[in-house]
Amino acid sequence: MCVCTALGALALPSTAHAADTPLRDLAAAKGIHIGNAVAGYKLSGNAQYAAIAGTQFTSLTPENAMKWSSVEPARGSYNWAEADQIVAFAQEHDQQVRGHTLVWHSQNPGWLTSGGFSAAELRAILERHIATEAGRYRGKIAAWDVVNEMFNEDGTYRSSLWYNAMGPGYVADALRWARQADPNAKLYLNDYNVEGINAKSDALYNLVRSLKAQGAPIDGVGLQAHFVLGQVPSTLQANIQRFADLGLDVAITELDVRMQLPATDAKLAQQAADYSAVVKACLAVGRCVGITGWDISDADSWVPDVFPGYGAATMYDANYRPKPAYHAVATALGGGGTTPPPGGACTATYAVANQWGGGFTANVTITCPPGSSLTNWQAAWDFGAGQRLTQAWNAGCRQEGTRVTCSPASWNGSVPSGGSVSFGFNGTWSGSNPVPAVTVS
Ligand code: 9MR
Repeated sequence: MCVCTALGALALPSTAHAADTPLRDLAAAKGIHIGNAVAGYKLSGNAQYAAIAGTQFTSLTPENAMKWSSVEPARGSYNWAEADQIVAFAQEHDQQVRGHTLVWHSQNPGWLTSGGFSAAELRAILERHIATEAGRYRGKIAAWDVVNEMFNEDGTYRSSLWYNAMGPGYVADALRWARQADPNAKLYLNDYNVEGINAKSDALYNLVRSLKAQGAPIDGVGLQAHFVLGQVPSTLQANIQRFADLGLDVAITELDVRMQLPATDAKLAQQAADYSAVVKACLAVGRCVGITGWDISDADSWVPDVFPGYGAATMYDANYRPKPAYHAVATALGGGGTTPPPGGACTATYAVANQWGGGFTANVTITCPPGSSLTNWQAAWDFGAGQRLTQAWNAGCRQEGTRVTCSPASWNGSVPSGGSVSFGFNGTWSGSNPVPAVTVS
């Protein structure tokens, strides 16, 4: 019987997962960048967001700030404030910037989409736009998503302002204009649903191969990687490899893994496995240069707005706590950390169940919240008042001086997510029998 209220019980967080190495250090050690999409107003208005953005990543992508509708909302009237802010933040934090995006069918300003321009006018407007934007940030952008999302799912060209006016040659033109404007930026084509080998990625593959053959300035391919839980394509690595074999860099540019809400422990574990699979696929191919997530936390993600009922797609929960996916990425990048969140670390409670003159019985219960688990747990504490442990059950315990350390029995070494394990012991005491603080790892 627990007499916790009478004699007290202490719960201390496990120390095993403290002070994980930031992803940026782990990624740097592996020779790749790790990035995220960011919004300027959050960098300045949300301290938790800014701290994560500044300390965990080596690369930032403006989520919306460099899109045409953001930078030139009225013709000839530019607003660079947010894009400048993000570039400055990245420089202050020793980070690179992926420019996103110069040419897209979406998020174009109204003056452009409903301006009734001729094909020749559109071509001139596009050339000027690329020269202006890529020129403004010349030397400050590591890589530009020059053209974004140019294909339909069946591999045909998407109908867009640009394709309809200029035909498929708009892609090569855009690349050339971008090279002129910023000769040192790596120039990418970027798309979604091209992560595995399929009709759409075949089209991208054929396009970049022919661009290279023509001598068009193409340096890399961006695989956005907006995944659905459990659906990372099995051909991801092979697909990265075939682009690399063309002499191109490959980047994962917008990684997230959405799930039907509510998030459960099992779904978060699957998500962690999905994130890990992406990191491993990238690390397996030398020319996979980095991985960028799309939005810092679940509170920032675009997913719930676009896919009602879905969300929880990022590495941090809505309170900016790292999720199992974060730890899986860290582990895949060679970090030592595993487990915790979303509920936090596993804890232990110590309770004196029975006490008599000179002797007592106590129980220790190790509990893991959903999202955390322990394998081969170890519990330890110090007896502060001369107590001596005499006999334990459901664990192997030994005492050296004041220090008691306990290991599992053969059958209870795992504390599952959302579960608990208990063991007990007898001891001796005299004078007082205070409850010690138990650490568990
Ligand atoms: O995350 C972006 C969201 O805030 C914008 O409203 C949206 C507008 O289309 O674009 C989102 O980012 C997209 C990116 O620019 C291109 N690939 C798909 C991304 C998610 O929609």
